[in-house]
Amino acid sequence: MDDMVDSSIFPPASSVYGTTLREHVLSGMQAAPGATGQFTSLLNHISLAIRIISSRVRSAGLAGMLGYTGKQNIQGEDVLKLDEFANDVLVEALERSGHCGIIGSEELDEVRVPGSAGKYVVLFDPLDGSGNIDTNGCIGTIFAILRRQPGELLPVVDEALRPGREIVCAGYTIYGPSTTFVLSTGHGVDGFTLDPNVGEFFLSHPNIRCPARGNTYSVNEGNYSTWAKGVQDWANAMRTPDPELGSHGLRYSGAFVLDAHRTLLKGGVFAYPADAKNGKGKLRLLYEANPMAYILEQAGGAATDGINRMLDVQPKALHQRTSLVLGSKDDVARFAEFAKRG
Ligand code: AMP
Ligand code: P6P
Repeated sequence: MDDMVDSSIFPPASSVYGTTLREHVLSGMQAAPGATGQFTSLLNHISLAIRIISSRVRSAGLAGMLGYTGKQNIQGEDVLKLDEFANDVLVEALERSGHCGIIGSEELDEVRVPGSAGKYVVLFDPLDGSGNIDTNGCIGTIFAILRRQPGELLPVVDEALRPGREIVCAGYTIYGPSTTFVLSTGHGVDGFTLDPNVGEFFLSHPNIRCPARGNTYSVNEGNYSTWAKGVQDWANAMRTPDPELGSHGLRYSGAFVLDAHRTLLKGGVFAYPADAKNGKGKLRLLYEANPMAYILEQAGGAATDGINRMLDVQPKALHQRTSLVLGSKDDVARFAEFAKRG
């Protein structure tokens, strides 16, 4: 692939500044046989939307953007002003790209069909972890891109109800001390950090790989009493020092996007199992679990519903929830050993 990539767009060894997201995406287009540029344009529109959201998140407290809208979404959750803003920005960016034919969002009851009839499906959670906003905690955006099915006209929503293995691109951002954008287009995983003074994302985490094992587990232990026995046994094992890695650390922020990001970089395991309140798990399959599962697999990690590969699950509804375990291959496999006990 190297000889197909125009090396002039990559910085020379003595470069004054690093590789931008725009350059990185352009090199991906040049390496994609027959690419027309539609995918690249779509990604550039998503990148702009993320920069707009990042800017507003950072000034939310000052811009009167904190607090509730007074509305509830289909999940029955209070919609925060920032949730609605992030959703509106992403929807507009996708419509203006002209290359998105189906939009699925946590904040939209049904799929939306832009007039442009573009060839891509984009599914997203515009602002994950928004419960952390009023305490200035980390939040983020999660998205997945699939190609629309050519040929017969399906009921529109069915074009979104495809297993995660059909994803062609997934990414997420974290609006934290810095705004980071983690992206995979099927050739590994790369992380970019926004320089807000320049308005550009720069490559900061090239070729992210998830360690085979880690000593951190991330789960809401408050749900312990309502878990299946096998999951309780797993949690007890996590509280027991590992002969090789020593004791485990429990890290849980309440924002999936941050807990998954830490697990991707440091290794270990994140789990949101089914519990008494969430009989089928809490996280949404199409726009939270699947995009993150795709990224973890692209980085050499794994993701399951506790036992089965997440990307093979056949969705049945747009806002379907799922149990989710993701992270280091060995640690995800260990969870499954316990979960299979029932
Ligand atoms: P396009 O003709 O631009 O819609 O691209 C066709 C396919 O080529 C996309 O669905 C991707 O799988 C791949 N592709 C195109 N551009 C890029 C890019 N910038 N980075 C990675 N893959 C790309
Ligand atoms: P709990 C945030 O609302 C969210 O959907 C995820 O980002 C997060 O992992 C989870 O819920 C936290 O849920 O039940 O542990 O508070």
